[in-house]
Amino acid sequence: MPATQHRLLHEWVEEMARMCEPERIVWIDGSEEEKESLIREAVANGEVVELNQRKLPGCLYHRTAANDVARTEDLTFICTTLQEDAGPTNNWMSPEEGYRRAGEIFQGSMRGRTMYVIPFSMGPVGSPFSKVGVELTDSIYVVLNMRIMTHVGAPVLKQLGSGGEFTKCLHGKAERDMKRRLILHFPEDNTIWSVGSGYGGNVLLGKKCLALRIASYLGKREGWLAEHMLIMGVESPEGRVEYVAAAFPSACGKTNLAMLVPPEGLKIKGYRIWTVGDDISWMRIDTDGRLWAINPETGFFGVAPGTNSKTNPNMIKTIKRNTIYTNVVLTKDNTVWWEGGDGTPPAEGTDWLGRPWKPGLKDDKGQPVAGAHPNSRFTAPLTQCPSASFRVEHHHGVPISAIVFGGRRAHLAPLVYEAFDWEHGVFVGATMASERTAAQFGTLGEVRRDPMAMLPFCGYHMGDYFQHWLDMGRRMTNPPKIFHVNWFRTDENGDYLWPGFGENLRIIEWILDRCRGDADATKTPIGYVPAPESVDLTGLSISGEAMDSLFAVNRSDWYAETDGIAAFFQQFGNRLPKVLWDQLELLRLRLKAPISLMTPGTEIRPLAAELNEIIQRENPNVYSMLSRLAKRLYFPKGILAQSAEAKE
Ligand code: GTP
Ligand code: SPV
Ligand code: MN
Repeated sequence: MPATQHRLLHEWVEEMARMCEPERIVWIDGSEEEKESLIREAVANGEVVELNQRKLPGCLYHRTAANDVARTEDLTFICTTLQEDAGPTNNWMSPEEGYRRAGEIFQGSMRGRTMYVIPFSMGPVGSPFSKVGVELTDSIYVVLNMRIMTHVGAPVLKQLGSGGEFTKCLHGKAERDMKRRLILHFPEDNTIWSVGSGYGGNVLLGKKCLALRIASYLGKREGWLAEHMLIMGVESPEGRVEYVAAAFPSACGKTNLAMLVPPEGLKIKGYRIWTVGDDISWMRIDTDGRLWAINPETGFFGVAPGTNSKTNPNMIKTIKRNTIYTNVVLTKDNTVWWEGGDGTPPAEGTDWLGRPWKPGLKDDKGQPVAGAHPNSRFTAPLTQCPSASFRVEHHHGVPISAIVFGGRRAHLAPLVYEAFDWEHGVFVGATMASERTAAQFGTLGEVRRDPMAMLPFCGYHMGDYFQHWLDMGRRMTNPPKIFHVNWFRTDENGDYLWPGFGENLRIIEWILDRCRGDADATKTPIGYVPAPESVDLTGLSISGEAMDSLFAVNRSDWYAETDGIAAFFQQFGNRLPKVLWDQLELLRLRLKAPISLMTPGTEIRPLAAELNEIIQRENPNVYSMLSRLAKRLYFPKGILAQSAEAKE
């Protein structure tokens, strides 16, 4: 028995054990000896393979089932008493139905096996910002991953004391049948039940389930933010360190940006990058009126394909030891490989499905067969990262100067733009869109709206979530500035216009310069873009034409985008803050300013824009009259009517 007097914890563990019927219950203490014995057992039962210990000391290999390689958003539910509290973007089930349906699958599912009890802390143990959870699981793979991703064991139980609050997390592998898989969140009970999966985001319950879905709900109640964001520090040669938090959807470059290495041309400036986190950020307002952030995790669960010494040298160093590799190629000498990795592919190996594999292999249709799954991943301790920030263990976190939103857009969105103010920034985040990646089931490449990169992770009504963002802004005297980036804009051949990766520091530099008032910008209808020459391109060979395309704001494409935004907003009904409808109308007005009615020729448009600004400034009444007239002419009737309706 563990050293805890927590009566409710004991009662809950017993109750779950009565349902799952494990043969044994083992409490995880977090010690090294315990880790060794768990690895021995998992190797013996085939759950993991020990990799070549000379080349990859402390590293393990694991495969998940073929139908279990990414988060399954269709099988993920928010179980609140009222359906409307989950909102239109979440799947909903009543708590009764959730407990009943998952309970039937859990029933007796651990017979003959061990149930592990993992006390864990998201955030430094004992910090007022941290949250404690206890995960019950029948998977050693989960235990070994949780040991890397969170603080586990004895110190957490001690922190919990005899009556501390904790999130009740139950995971069971069951049959790993998609028809009998459910990822359920009960925010009102501070409970998570996940059954029928063995894949990371579905089963490492501290991560997306607790640190985003449950935490976002708690954050709304308690006045803070839980976000799908990396946190990076940028140290300038004078020793000043400024922090950026950035939200990109899954597999869109958070990990890469969080630990980037300055490009050759910028090296002379002497920047250093410090990694605080690569996936999740918890942010609070402090007495200085600024936003402060902690990373609640202690490890990385990163995408393998594409990771190499050029794209992400720091990660390559991080994953040389004590790392768990999932769904990559296993080579003959027990090392690992993946598409877009370092070195030449192995002559032969075993693929993510456990089949013999060699480079150049084709399927029946003549298509190349990838050896690693596109969403194959590695789990590695953050402390092993050469750029790990010493602030990671500070309970207080780091002050955020800039918030950056971004997505994968082949067209439309410029390389970077800055929001006019906090409210406009919330609009920019709320209207983000991105092409679908392999991190979730679904059609690759399809553009979907993913507000703040939180679409799959917001644990409550997204309209209320937007309101919470607006409220947070009002409470700060010194809020971060908000930006939007897009590393993925392509030319007419479909090639990326921007080299990306380390070169992204040039854009981060402009962003931080803007925060200090040290860089120039040009005003466009969607926000400020860098003025010519204000981004340092030293040492980078990129044509002026490419730079123009990267910063182009095409008014008619953006106008078409506003229709998509209106349709998206519509679903939130009267829970969409009126401020966001106003922002949409303002954007439309900026895109088709009233005076342009009288200016058919493109060559006089800039003049028209200037005239608009002058009229707005000198005679607001005339301006609003012109605007009303323009609205009637320009706004598709249906949408205007809808937007007016939603405001009532
Ligand atoms: P999750 O862990 O799923 O939340 O995602 P993440 O945002 O941390 O994803 P990650 O950084 O692992 O993104 C991986 C993908 O983004 C790979 O396909 C990379 O090649 C690609 N990528 C990252 N940065 C850049 C960039 O600057 N330019 C381009 N073109 N691709 C990039
Ligand atoms: C993501 O999909 O955003 C991830 C990986 O970070 S997972 O933890 O599996 O959700
Ligand atoms: Mn993520």
